[in-house]
Amino acid sequence: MAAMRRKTRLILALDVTEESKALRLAADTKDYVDAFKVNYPLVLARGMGIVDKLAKIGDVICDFKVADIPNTNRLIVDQVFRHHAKGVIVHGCVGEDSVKASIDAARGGDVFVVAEMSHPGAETWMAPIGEDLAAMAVRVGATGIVAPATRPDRIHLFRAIVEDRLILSPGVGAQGGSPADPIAAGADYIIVGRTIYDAANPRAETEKITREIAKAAAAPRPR
Ligand code: BMP
Repeated sequence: MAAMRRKTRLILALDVTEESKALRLAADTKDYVDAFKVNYPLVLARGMGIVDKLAKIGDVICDFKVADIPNTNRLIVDQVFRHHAKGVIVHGCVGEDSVKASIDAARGGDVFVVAEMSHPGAETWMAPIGEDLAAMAVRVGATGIVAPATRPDRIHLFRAIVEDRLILSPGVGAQGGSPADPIAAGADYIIVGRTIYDAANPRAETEKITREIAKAAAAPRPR
């Protein structure tokens, strides 16, 4: 479990569609990020070959929010790890059996379950079941969960549920969350996309964010 390295605690969301831009961003920022998160925009534009290429630069998490019946989840997750990803993100709301099938197919790779999303719409349907999803992720042996940087108070709550499992937290920067708050609330990693890949100097932006993470991580955690 937990194949991903944990050094800077920053994950770069590579939601660009040009291969050259994705590879340049990865090379420029690799010293400051623990993993690259690849989502549909990049893979639909460039194919799964981009995952193999990025995996030569650093660890890759495929954020495919896999949400299907167990057999289809298994087939999708198998493809993810054939392309040298270190981890995959799956949805929990489709059921424990579907998450279990993903974990089996990952064969020791990291599987993260979405507990609650960062956008305002998640408050309607996801937030009410977020704690149950987090508890299920622990029960089935997932590596960790995804929880919103836009609502650090929720991360605090999720930390108590998932104990030593990992919490990845998106929603920093463009969505309004800060790098420090989710870390102070108990997140292991923050996920940042636009604030880095749209910056004039992505490497400098990445370095700045890692400094904020380190400062927050050094402060005592609230209980
Ligand atoms: P940005 O920093 O540009 O807002 O990107 C955030 C990334 O994290 C996107 O890839 C998005 O799909 C993902 N994400 C999110 O924003 N909120 C969630 O709850 C779960 C996500 O995977």
